Amino acid sequence: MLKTITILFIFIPSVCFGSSMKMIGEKGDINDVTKVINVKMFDNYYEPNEITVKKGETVKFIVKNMGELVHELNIATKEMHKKHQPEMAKMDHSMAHKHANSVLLEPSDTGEIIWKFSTSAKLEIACNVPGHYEAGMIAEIIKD
Ligand SMILES: [Cu+2]
Repeated sequence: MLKTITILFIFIPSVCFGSSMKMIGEKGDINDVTKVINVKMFDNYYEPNEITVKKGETVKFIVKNMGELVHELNIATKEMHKKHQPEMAKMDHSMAHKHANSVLLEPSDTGEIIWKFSTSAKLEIACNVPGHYEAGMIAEIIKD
């Protein structure tokens, strides 16, 4: 059993996104930030639920969990979110994800993501805590 857990610890980070990570953009540099977007997370939706960015732009997201549940803000494609959800269901929140494109927050916590939208991939912000995506916890990212 202990062995299984150890294997999970090693594999979850790479299994989650692997090579598809590059197609969604990259971790941004704080010195390149040209736009700051405040996102509030409620049970179970985002405010705003639509975000406009330019290709190549580095955006700093300041994320606050206003809800009573744990929520995630994860920038990815729809396909990646779908893949990520079973992994989230298996996971204990204490071993929160440490990916540059996501932040998992306890109620009333605040976090940040700095992301460079270097590709034209169609992305959405979503919460992959079990049931939340289905409940509509998605914010559309529009590239203009
Ligand atoms: Cu959520």
